[in-house]
Amino acid sequence: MKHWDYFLAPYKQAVEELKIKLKGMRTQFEMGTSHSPIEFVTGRVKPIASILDKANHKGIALDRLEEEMQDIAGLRMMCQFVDDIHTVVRLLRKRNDFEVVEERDYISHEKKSGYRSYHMVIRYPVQTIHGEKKILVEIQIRTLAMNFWATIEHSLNYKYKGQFPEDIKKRLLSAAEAAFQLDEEMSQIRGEIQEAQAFFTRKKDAQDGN
Ligand code: 0O2
Repeated sequence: MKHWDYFLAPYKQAVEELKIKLKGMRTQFEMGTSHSPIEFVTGRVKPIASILDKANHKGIALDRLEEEMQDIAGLRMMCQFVDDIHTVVRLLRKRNDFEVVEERDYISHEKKSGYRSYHMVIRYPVQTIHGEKKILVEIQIRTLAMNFWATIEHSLNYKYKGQFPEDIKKRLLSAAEAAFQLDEEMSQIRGEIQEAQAFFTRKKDAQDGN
């Protein structure tokens, strides 16, 4: 157990630091006049049981986890609109507090399961008492609709251990299509939505005396 504590400590630190940094992006947008492309940010360190399962399933030796398991530290950034994802990706590429090592676009190329999301793998430097340690972190950027679908599918996957009954598989695929359509429809009326949101923010600011 002690060994895992030492191993996971820099991952925990990275998740905490990145949560603050990425949430900071949202705060900065809120202070300005433009719509925030970021709705909310979450982060987690993969539980030990999931690390072991994934290592086993993908044939990763435990002494190669640092190099080969890219999502021990994971952040998720949720956006309202698909276009916001691209804005966020461009902003992340420009940062100089980490290096982007890989990008996987499961939006243009959705997975067979119906999964859509944009994945960015970064190499993030954590400062420790023993010096700097660079670790891999996966940032998943998705719309609220993509997140809803992925969350539900993930729980069902856990329940059925990846072996979905045919009818559930079909329903999940049609739910993925519905989530895609929802994103499309929302993009079409994006201007209207943003005007309404800006109006409510101004009204609230006036009420708060800002
Ligand atoms: P967690 O922490 O439980 O979410 P692979 O695992 O082989 O599919 P790889 O190479 O690790 O893929 O990289 P990928 O696909 O970029 O990232 C894997 C992570 O993406 C998964 O983590 C999920 O979070 C998410 N993901 C990928 N495919 C799907 C999918 O079909 N459905 C859902 N709900 N999520 C998906 P884990 O390992 O599942 O861990």
